[in-house]
Amino acid sequence: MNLQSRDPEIAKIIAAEERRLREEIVLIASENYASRAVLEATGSVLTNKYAEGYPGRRYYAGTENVDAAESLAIERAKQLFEGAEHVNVQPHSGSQANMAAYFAALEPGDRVMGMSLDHGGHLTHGSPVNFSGRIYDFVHYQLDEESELIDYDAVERMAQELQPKIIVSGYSAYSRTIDFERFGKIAENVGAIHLADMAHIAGLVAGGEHPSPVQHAEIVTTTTHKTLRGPRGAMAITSKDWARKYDSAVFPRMQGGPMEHTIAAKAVAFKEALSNDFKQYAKNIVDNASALAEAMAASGMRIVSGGTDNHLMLVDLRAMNVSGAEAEIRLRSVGIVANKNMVPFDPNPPRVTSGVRIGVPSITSRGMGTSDMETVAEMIVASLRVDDESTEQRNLAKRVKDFATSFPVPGIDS
Ligand code: DSN
Repeated sequence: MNLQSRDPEIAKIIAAEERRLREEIVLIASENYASRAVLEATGSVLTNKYAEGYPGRRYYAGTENVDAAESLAIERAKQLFEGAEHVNVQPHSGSQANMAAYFAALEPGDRVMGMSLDHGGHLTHGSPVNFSGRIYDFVHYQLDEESELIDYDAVERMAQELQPKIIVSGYSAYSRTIDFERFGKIAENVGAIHLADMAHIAGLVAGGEHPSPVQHAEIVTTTTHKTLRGPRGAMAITSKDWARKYDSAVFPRMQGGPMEHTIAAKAVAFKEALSNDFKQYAKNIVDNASALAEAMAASGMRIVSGGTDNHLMLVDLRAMNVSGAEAEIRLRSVGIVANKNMVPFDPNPPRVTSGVRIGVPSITSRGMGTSDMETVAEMIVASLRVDDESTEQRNLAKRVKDFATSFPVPGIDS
């Protein structure tokens, strides 16, 4: 029995979500559209199988098919990220991929250094409300106040002074190229492990648009659903020396049965990411982000650090006297989806914020190009300026919907 007949309520919700995805402009930097092939693998019978352990070393019988899928995912990930010595495709999420890295390398109370959340780090980089900040002794580096860039010399001084066991690089809201090589050297000089969390930029790394951390970090973690455009999930790449410790931190220490349907979908996404089309996609992301940032700046918006080298930008709204929370509402009311975000040294609390984070992976997947970015910027800026239900707002909403629906949504329309 298909979903529509078995459960019309859920079928209706899914149809509504498809409509939303078609009609809205999604600018959430961490979202994307998985292809139909990825969705098909995710929704396959592989969801039925228990397979605790790793290919060839399982605690269940009947695993030959999921062994084949998981081995393929590992092989393809190694091809995709040059120099990868060991790959684990089992972490269910980016948070769990990071948790396993800490479990592999640390004891409770050990010191770790990461970027603070309000400067672009992730919850799992030591936020006090997250397991990482509760279990480990996190110390945080910040961006340089003037340039709003990472000050690598300051990071090095801090590492020398505080002697962390792990230094975390990789961020959720940093729009500039990360010097992973420098992070690797800083970590090496203080005897720390370098953990590179490349979740946001993995697709750019795979497509050759951002330097790879793989040769410069003992452990690299990433989600698979952001710029990499796969299913919701994660993976880790480790050096040979960390392979066993990382694997046993994932299973049996942290997780039980791996989600083999998602792992098969990761394999499909890696195959897609190995194509020339994906390389072009990664380049288009960077070109679009840069064109959008320029168009926004030309309309008087302040872009944190003055621009972007990757897939996202942070817009500082303080001069407009609009909070990030209010901006999120104004954008959404015309069908533009973006999220409020702290800007460096933000005077506002996290639920309010002074900025909005804008990313282009989704609109680039829909086929929008640099020539469309002026239109997108115009719609963003106009909607940020409309603060009430008005004819202007209704006209803008219609414009957004007409524009959005003229581009197909991968996984639904193509
Ligand atoms: N929550 C994700 C983001 O939106 O950046 C990171 O995991």
